[in-house]
Amino acid sequence: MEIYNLKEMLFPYEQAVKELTLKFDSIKNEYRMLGMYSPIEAVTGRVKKMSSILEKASRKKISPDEIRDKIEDIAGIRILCQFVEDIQKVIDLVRERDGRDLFIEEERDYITNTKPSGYRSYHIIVRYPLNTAMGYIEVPAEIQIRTLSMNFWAVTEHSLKYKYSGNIPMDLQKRLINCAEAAFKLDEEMGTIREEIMHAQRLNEVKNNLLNDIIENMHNLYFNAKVEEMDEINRKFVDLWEEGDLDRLREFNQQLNIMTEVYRA
Ligand code: 0O2
Repeated sequence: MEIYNLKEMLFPYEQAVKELTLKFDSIKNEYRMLGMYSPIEAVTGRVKKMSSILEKASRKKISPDEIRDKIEDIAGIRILCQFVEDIQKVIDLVRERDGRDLFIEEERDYITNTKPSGYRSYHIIVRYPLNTAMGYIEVPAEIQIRTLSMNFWAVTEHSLKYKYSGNIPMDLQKRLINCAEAAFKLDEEMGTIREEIMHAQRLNEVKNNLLNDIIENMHNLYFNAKVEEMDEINRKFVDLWEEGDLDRLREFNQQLNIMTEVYRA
């Protein structure tokens, strides 16, 4: 492959990143819609920058022809979790797809085996099948799974590496290792109040979903119910919302459901 073809070569990688990002983001949204805690907090994706591909190829003595096969992280998605415990759940979600819409090649556990730099993250290298204009291909992609706190550290360290062209001064390296340990300590501490936080978040999600249902029901009734009836419903909703009792809001929504059905009939 010639270097001038590199841009063209990146097209399927862009497609793979888009599809993988969408798939894992949809899982997050599905959990939330069901009022459940999502082990996925956020999903981002990127195609490796051209300069970064060439730099990696030259560092690893990879010829332009071998770039496609030997650089596995040209397509990369990053799945962020709130808690270390969520990482295993996300790993399982990826493994469940193995042989279906992706093929796992390798797993690298940099959480158990922290890199000397202090880097922590779980990497899964996959082949992602794509039907392109040129036919069926399997694109290598790297899925990085890490907590928000691991990500904060990695992103910061990455920019320093860039600033110092990979040669971070020893003193700064030591301080970064200390920061990585502090970030991990934060993860451990947060883990101890995980249940409490998850419960609060679930409650929030349930309340939001209920509010959406109520608003939709009120919107439907607006076109059918009498003006005085709507005034009463509005007043009742404002009072109940201020009161914040979920059971009473649920009851109110059930009444709205019944009214909507009656008017529909
Ligand atoms: P970018 O900008 O994310 O594309 P390597 O030899 O480390 O270059 P290898 O052996 O192909 O890479 O695989 P590895 O280490 O499993 O995954 C490489 C990617 O993991 C890196 O991509 C980073 O995103 C991340 N990573 C690995 N080690 C570190 C680290 O010490 N610090 C930070 N911040 N990230 C790391 P690139 O190519 O570096 O960059």
